[in-house]
Amino acid sequence: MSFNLDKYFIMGTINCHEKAPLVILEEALKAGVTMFQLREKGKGCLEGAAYLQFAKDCQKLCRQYKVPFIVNDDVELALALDADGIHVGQDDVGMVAFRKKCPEKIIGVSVHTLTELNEAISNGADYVGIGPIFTTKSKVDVIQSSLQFLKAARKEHFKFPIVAIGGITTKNSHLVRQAGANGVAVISEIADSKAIFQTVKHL
Ligand code: 3NM
Repeated sequence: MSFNLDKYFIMGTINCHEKAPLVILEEALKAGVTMFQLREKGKGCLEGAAYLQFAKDCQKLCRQYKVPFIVNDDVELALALDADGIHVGQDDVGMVAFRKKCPEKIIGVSVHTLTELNEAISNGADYVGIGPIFTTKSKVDVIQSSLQFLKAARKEHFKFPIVAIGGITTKNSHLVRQAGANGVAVISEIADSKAIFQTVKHL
């Protein structure tokens, strides 16, 4: 499936404080986000039937706006819903098996070193996520990354799709694009925004 990393919105219910999660998602889709990743993780997140229903609701909205619906780190759910793809970290298992089972689906992988980057590509990743580039409040236990590493990754792979993540705002998004990212992956800048349309436009 084709995809565009330009403005990649990531969200779970615990990231939403200003408005209801589905309201935030629809505003972001209306504003022009090009990808969506459901990341239902952390203390107080939905589980079981409520998680499944929320995932279905998100997927329905994404389909309506013709935006790929990606599931974070939950191969089972991605397969059950026939999601457009998955995003996995280095600790998450299943990417090679998933690729075999679903040759046409989108697979994203978080990488922190050139070795991990090369491995992700040879294992069949469609894009990689590099971060956190800046300080993030949305994820704990991160291995800090940098604009320098982003530049090095772009130098190593002139064309491979790379999305930058972590602390990205309308004020610094140009820096990661200049460093070679195809796009920006964002949680709080959109989820916490009081003017989602404007925020998405300026990312
Ligand atoms: N992954 P915000 S940073 C989900 O570095 C996630 O791999 C990261 O949220 C990584 O836009 C991050 O609010 C959180 O900083 C991004």
